[in-house]
Amino acid sequence: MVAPFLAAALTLQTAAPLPPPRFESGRAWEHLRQLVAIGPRPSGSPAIEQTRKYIKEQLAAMGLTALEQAWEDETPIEKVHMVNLSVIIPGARKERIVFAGHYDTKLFRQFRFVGASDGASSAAFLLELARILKARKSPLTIELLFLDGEEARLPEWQGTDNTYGSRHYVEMAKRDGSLAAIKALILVDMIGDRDLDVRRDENSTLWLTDAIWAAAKHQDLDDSFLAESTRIEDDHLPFLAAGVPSVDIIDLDYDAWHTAKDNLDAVSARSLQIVGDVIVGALPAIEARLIKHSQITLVNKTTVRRKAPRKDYTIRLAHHRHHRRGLRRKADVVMMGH
Ligand code: 1BN
Ligand code: ZN
Repeated sequence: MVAPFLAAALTLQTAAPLPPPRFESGRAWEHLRQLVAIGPRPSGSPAIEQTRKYIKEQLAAMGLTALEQAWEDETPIEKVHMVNLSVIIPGARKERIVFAGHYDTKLFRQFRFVGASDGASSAAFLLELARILKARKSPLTIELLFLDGEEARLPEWQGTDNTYGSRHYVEMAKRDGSLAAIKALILVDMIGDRDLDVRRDENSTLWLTDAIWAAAKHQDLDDSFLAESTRIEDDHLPFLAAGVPSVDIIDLDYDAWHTAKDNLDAVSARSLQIVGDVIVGALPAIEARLIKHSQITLVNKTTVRRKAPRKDYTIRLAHHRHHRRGLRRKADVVMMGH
């Protein structure tokens, strides 16, 4: 017979929430390998259709369903069939954090471009992130967004001949009213470089960049997440233009960029692990900041009674009301001073 205290201990143990599993770069690496094995994967090609099949099957095996957002886009050369893939992992609140990356590869006719870092690393990373975030109880909903059409169709990155997927996604989200629930975008791109050097992007939102770089420093990974800054145009720009706090984690210091050398020899599982550890490490601080700010918004509007307002805001509101009515009292001023 099991002693009563032991039975109680066993019950307690089984009732405790499981910690989320660790980001396993071995799994991300296997996804990257499979994607590279498909070959060049430009938008509109049979190979990118095969890539979608792989992504959807891998998600389905985790118990996740990918929704397809399909459209035909006009490029300077031709009309191209494009598809974004989106996965929702519900959290305690409907407001969401979007993790995004592109899965298309740039079209090159002169050589075989398989985009091990530029195209495969981001998609592989999101697949492994999906696995661990599904096993986590998150305060906010998580969306994983696999973007099509990041790459320019013409050789040069110019005008609107790029970021087709992110522009389309933001346009549709504005139209259907779902954009307002997106509280942050974390974009990954070209994170496979075996000599990982991620620089701060000056286009990205400062507090999000700071949260991620703080997590890197905390884990002694600041030799990969450098203090230097650069300015990047990428899939985060349409989100930023729509008012969504956004950050791009990208290593453009990559000799193999847009060459036939962007293959398995140029990338490493270690780099995927670094980015995984940094992002997963930064997530609680990002969530805490978003939750704090969403409460402030709700209380200031004074329309929502579901949540107890934070004490200092109750005081501020009380003060505000008195002030408006010309009833400002000394006690209010004292309470305001913290
Ligand atoms: C990233 C990967 N990008 C294209 N492939 C975007 C980019 C284009 C970044 C030009 C810098 C310069
Ligand atoms: Zn590229």
